[in-house]
Amino acid sequence: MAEAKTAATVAERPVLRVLSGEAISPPPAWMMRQAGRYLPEYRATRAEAGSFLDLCYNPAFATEVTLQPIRRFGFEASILFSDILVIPHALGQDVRFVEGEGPRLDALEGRAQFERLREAGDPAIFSHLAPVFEAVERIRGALPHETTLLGFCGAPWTVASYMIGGRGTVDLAPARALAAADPALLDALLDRLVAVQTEYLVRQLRAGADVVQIFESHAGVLPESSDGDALKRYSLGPITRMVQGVRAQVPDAKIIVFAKGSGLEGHARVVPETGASAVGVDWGVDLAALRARVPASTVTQGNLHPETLIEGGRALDAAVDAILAATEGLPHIFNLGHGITPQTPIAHVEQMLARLRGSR
Ligand code: 1CP
Repeated sequence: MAEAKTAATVAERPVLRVLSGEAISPPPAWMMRQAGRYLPEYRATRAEAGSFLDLCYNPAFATEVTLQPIRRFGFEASILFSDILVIPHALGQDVRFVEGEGPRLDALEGRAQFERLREAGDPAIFSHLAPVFEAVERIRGALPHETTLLGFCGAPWTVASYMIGGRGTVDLAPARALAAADPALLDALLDRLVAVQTEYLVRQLRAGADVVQIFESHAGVLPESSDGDALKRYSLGPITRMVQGVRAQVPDAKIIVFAKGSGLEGHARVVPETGASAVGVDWGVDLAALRARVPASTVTQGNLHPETLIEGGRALDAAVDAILAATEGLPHIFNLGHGITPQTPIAHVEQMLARLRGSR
C-alpha cells in the first residue's frame, strides 16, 4: 500500500514541493522517456526481457529499467516504465510492438470491433494490469526517499487515435474519419477510456505513485467540432472528466497534463479548464511567452527541445539558460519538450544536468 503523503514527505520531495506551488532554484528535473534505448543498460535489460510488452508486464524488469536513469543521473523524479497502449491491450485489442517501427494494433474500424472490447467495469481489465501496480509498489520501495514517482496514462483522444488507426500516423486520418462517419461511436470509445483510465490512475496512486501525468501527444490534430472548440470537445473535456474522477477518489491527487501541439493558447487553457496541478509544455511553445500569459502561481514543466539535447555544446547550454530565465522565481519542473530519442549522447544529458545544477 502507498505511504501516507504527510507534510514531511512533501517537504522532502522537490517535485512535490513545486507541484504545491513552490519555486525551487535550480528546478528539479526529469526527462520524458528517460528510460529507453539511449541507455546501454536499458538495451541490455530489454534484450533479456524479450518483447517490449514482456518488459512492461514483468514487475522486476519494469522496476529495473525505471531505476536505471535515477541511478545514472539522480533525476528528482522517476516515471513508471510502461506504455499508454497497455490500456487498449487490457481492453482486449491486439497490440504488438514491431522493432524499429513502433506499435501496431488491430485497427478499430467500426461498431463490430468496438463491441468486442471489454466493458469499463470488467474485472479482467485490472487483472491484466496487475503487474503494472506491482511494478509501482516495487519502484516506490526501491527509490531514494526524495525521488518523486510518476505514474501515467494517455489522454483518451491520443489512445483512441492509436486504437482506431492501428498505429501512429502523422495526420490521424483514420480517427478523424471515424469522428465524421460515426461521432457517437467515437464518443462511446472516449467515454470508455475516461472511465477505465480514471480507475487506472487511481490504482497507480494507491500503489505508491506520488503524481500522475496524462499524455495528450496528439492535441495538435483533432477532428472538427460543430461548436468550433475541438480542443475542449475531444481533448480537454475528456481530460477534465478524468481529473475530476481521480480527485473524487484521491482528493489531493497531483496531476500533470501534457497536451502536445495545442499551442500557446491551448497550453494556457490546460490548468484553468482541467484543474490539473501543472501543465507540461511542449518544445513548440515559447516558455517565456507562456509564463507571461498564465498566472505566476501556475506550475509549468518542460520544455527543452530533444534535438537541442542531441546537438549539445553551446546551443544546449543556451537553451537550458533560457528555460531558467523564463521560469526564475516561478514554480517549474525542468524537462524536455517531448521524449528523449535513442540517438541522444549520454554526455549531453550529463552536460544538461551540470548546467542546470551549476546554475544556482
Ligand atoms: O524498446 C523500446 O525502446 C521501444 C520504445 C518505447 C519506449 C521506451 C515505446 C514504444 N514506449 C516506451 C516507453 C514509454 N512510453 C514510457 C515510459 C516511461 C518513460 O521513461 O518516459 C512512456 C511514458 C510512454 C508513453 C507513450 N507511448 C506515449 C506518450 C508520450 C509521447 O512520447 O508522446 C505515446 C504516444 C506512446 C506510444 C508509443 N510507444 C512506443 C512508441 C515508439 C510510441 C509512439 C508511436 C508513434 O506515434 O508512432
